[in-house]
Amino acid sequence: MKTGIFGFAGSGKTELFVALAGAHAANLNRAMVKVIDPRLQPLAEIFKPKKVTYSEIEYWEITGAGAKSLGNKVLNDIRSMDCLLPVIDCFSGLNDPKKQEENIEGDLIISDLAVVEKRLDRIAVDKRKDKNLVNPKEEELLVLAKELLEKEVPLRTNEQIRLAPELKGFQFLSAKPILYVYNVLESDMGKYEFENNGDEPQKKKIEVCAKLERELREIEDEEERQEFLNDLGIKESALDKIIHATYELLGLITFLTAGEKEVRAWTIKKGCSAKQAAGAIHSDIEKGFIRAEVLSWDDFEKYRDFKKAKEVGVLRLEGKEYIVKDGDIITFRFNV
Ligand SMILES: Nc1nc2c(ncn2[C@@H]2O[C@H](COP(=O)(O)OP(=O)(O)OP(=O)(O)O)[C@@H](O)[C@H]2O)c(=O)[nH]1
Ligand SMILES: [Mg+2]
Repeated sequence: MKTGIFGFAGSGKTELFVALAGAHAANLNRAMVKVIDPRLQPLAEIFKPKKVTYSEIEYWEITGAGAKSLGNKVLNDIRSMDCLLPVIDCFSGLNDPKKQEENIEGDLIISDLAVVEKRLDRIAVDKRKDKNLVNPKEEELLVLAKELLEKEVPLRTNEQIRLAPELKGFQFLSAKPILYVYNVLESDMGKYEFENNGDEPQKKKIEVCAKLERELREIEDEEERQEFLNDLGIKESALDKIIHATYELLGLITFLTAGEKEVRAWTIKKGCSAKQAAGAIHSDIEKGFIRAEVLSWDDFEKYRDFKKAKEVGVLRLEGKEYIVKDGDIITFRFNV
């Protein structure tokens, strides 16, 4: 699951990437970033494990855009990403933020339209040769995609197109989930308040001061960090929000495993079965799956005691078809 940070020249991509990944990443273009999960700590207090392991998301910094256009290199590079994270310069005053967002949407749409038209031309040629060369479903979907793109509607807004297996291979840019990061001056923090429950569930916006987040990230001492935040009159870092929004856009959830060796968060796609979730840990556990012992996070919070949870019957046995929920604490029983 890859997330690509991009945006016009000087918009703050590097600042944001380093804020997310840490100073060591300054000269890298790819980094794994921990997903902070407050559910691990209470489990660790009970099990006192040797280690606590967080989930991670892969972030890429994609460079090479111009001042007003992304250009082919960037458009190519973001094609293999699962989630897009454009950074919008709201601090320099050089470039209207709304305009930047429109330009990015426009670049994604034009790029997709070129792909659609090229493919439709190819299909037309094939059809003249032999009707059987053409998948009518693919053609129908491409015609619909073309109509939308010509009206400047991004493909992510259309479920049928977004989820069509026939179109997966095209990796349409405007069909990818997208998180706009409005990068503001320290003194402008709070200027943008975005409602993220709007009509486009695949698109979110978030305000951040990348420069400040980077400085904040470099303060290791917890007390000092808090003081820095207090001085600025801010409650919390925005990085968690970015990471969680990315997670949500990617359609991911977390399940947990807990024992004396390790307490750990595991990332799976929403809708995974217990058997598939077992496969996230090890293919042998998936193959030899017998059952899953599941305690939901809410029930854990209620009892904070696995024995007690078992007695009252909330520690459940589930079969391989069970759909795993976010926060489930699972022990897998399996044959090897
Ligand atoms: N005041 C302020 N300056 C910022 C902020 N974010 C970035 N800058 C400054 O803007 C400049 C560009 O930031 P970068 O992170 O290097 O931007 P970039 O998108 O990586 O730039 P290129 O790689 O050159 O395209 C740097 O001098 C930053 O210090 C911010 O939130 N506030
Ligand atoms: Mg840079």
